[in-house]
Amino acid sequence: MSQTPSLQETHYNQARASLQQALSWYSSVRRHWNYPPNPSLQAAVKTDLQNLKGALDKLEGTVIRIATFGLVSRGKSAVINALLGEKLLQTGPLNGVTQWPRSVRWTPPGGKVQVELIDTPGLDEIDGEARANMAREVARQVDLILFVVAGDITRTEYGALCELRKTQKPLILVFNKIDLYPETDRSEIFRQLQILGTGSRAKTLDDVLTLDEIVMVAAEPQPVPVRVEKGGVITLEWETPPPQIDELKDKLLMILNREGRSLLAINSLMQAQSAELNIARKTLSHRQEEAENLIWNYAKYKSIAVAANPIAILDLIGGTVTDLAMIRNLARLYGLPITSYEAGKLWRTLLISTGGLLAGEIASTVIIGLGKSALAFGSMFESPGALTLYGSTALLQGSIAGYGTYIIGKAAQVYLEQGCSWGSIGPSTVIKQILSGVQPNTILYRLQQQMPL
Ligand SMILES: Nc1nc2c(ncn2[C@@H]2O[C@H](COP(=O)(O)OP(=O)(O)O)[C@@H](O)[C@H]2O)c(=O)[nH]1
Ligand SMILES: [Mg+2]
Repeated sequence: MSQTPSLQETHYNQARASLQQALSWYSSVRRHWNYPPNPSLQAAVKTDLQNLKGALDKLEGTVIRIATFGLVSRGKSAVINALLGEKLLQTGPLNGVTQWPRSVRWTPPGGKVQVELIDTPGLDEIDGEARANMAREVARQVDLILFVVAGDITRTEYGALCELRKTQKPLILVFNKIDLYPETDRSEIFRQLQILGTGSRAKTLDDVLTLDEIVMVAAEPQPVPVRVEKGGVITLEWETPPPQIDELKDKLLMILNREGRSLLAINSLMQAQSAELNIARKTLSHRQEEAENLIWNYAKYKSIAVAANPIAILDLIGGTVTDLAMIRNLARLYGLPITSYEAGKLWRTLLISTGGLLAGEIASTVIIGLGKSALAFGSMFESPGALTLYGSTALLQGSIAGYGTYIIGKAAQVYLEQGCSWGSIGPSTVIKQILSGVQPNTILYRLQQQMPL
């Protein structure tokens, strides 16, 4: 289906706006996001931040990247030379002529975009993991893939083709060296692929390739003997025919003009998305221990404050303030800008969802707290026994309050880690899961041990 230029522009502008927003967000939260400074996290996300910036640069540079893939000696380098119209890249019958991905600039005739043609080593030229990484990395960065084959298609090639298809990038199967296989046509190649695909997990061949995506070329045809007649004498001379590349060139130009800018938009957004995902993932794992400590410290602080505070009503106000401060600091730790309004909303949600548990916490704060005020007053005149009683009640009340804060902290942590959403499960399920994983006795005991009373 053809796209109008204005739709391309819309895609392009949307992508640009979204990338600019992401970048300014990251630079503005950098201060919070690095609070407290965590050098190993900073180092870990450095390349992701660069990739994010790179995504915008890529979009604004309007350079489309096209890479060749294929087994050794199928003519990957030759195809690029033929598109360029000059032999910039070395080609040859031996393995390993192209050692590393190399790129050359190409300005397609009449095209509005610049193209970077990327040549890669044969998929069978470098070994195992390095190959997989190279292929994945190059495929991730490019906007369009040229998969070069020549002659019979092997099982390895079929596998690589399916693998590359998973990148969701547009792909053209370039059947090279048609000068050597003049009888091969597109439907013959299609049939070969169908046979290779039999029993494979791909549902139909259509999922892998359509007839439309196969192009026949002869990038660097071999010299052929030509009969030359000179003055009645017939001699054989070797002549190198010109490359047959127009079909591929036309197809590329059509794609570039029709959807070049949309391709750029989609791919830079994909690059940005994966960078942002990495940043979030790394931030969370680096901050996990710090988050746990932060929650624990607030729980401890609250138990001590509640236990030591002789006026009941301050327990309640003080408790809320502690929880809110904890939520805001957790958010800050994760680099998520959260306003006090949002923190309050989250705290209320948690309060409602923890239902019985926190209602119990508050009830105990009020009831035991009232008792505590009376005891504190009474203890000025009464026996030392009352002081002991006061001490143990306060300890219990304090640790219950701390326990509530701990649960709220854990739930807030889940909420923040999921990017400020509960996902599909909702706050009460999260809290139930946390409660089933946390032993109240242990926490209460631990909190009581921390109290200097
Ligand atoms: N007959 C014929 N040979 C070709 C063609 N294209 C490339 N070759 C030859 O195939 C060999 C491998 O080419 P090269 O581009 O180095 O392959 P690469 O390893 O895939 O980059 C070279 O000797 C080329 O001359 C073609 O269209 N026809
Ligand atoms: Mg090569």
